[in-house]
Amino acid sequence: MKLERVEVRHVALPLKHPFETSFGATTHKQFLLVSVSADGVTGHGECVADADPFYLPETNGTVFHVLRDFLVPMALRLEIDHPRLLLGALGQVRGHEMAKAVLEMAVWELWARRENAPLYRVLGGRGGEITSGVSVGLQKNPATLVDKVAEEVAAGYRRIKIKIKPGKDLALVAAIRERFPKIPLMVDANSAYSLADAPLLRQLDAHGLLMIEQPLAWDDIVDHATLQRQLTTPVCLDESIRSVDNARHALDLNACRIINIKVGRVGGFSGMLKVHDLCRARGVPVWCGGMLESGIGRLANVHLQTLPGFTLPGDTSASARYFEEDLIDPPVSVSSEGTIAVPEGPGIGHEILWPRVDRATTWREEWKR
Ligand code: OSB
Ligand code: MG
Repeated sequence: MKLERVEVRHVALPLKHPFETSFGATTHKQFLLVSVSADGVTGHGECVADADPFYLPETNGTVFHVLRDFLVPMALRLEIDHPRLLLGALGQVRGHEMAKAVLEMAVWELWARRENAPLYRVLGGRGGEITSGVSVGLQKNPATLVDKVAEEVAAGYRRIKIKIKPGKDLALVAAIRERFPKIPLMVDANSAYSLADAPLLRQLDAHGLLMIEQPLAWDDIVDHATLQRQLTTPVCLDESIRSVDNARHALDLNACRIINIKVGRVGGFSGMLKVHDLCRARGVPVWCGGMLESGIGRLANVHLQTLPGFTLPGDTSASARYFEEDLIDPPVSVSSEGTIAVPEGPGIGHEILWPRVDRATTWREEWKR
């Protein structure tokens, strides 16, 4: 297959509520949407980079630069025998996993549409449903957080994750545990702590958490291993895992017992498959993270979670938690049992609402072979 055209759009969608983490608050989801065309078929991918480099170093600006000046010219010259070979073919570019991933994901989606198959099938997954968890941002006080958690538990979500940061940690967990002693609960620090905080983090062990996600630096593995030795709560890595080699190093050093896979953070679906396969071979559970994706990226996450190693509920929740109007029809919805139906249509499997995408597009650029 030879790509004939690549289009990049910058899309801005207002969030219903600001989403606050230890690294800042987001009020608008701003992302790059990449479309690739070959033989009269077009596939789409949503980039997980943000406007700022506060989660990981890439931004919409760096992704656009690397796509325009390097990845798109390379991809337009390639003969693509299978999308799983694309990440390797772009290997001359070091790092920039989010930029590689969005291009690669669009090519897989195109591949699925060409075969008239749902994305999960070309990835090696299965149909049916997935189980869903939620990520609850930092709130103005513990009472508001507990109310928010109560709402999500009532909605049926199978696992609750809350964001923590220094000064907003133990008291929040204790408040939730007082009201809900037994719910599957976890915390995500987004790299807000250091090893000096180990005594404080050790106090979380008393609360029976499923895991603590990315307590230490975004590019660290060694300190996480030191911390994991001091905790009974499993450490889960998010930011630190940007390749299968990062995952192998983390597992070899016992830096974590669980891995959060975000397809956009590991160079795309082929990187996701490698991390998934490694963890499965080692008996390490994985789950699918989220980046407040619009329906396009959200559905990609639904499909990939049908792979057998995704044994824990992920952060893929209903479109309506984030957006007044999502870009897909139907939007992603979650049943009262906390499940999401896996689409059976070609590619991501729900229709993209192009008039809405057009209204949300702030600029676009395209390249042809
Ligand atoms: O660390 O998982 C994270 C959102 C933005 C950036 C990083 C993270 C998150 C979330 C939200 O936790 C997950 C979601 O609901 O999409
Ligand atoms: Mg995280």
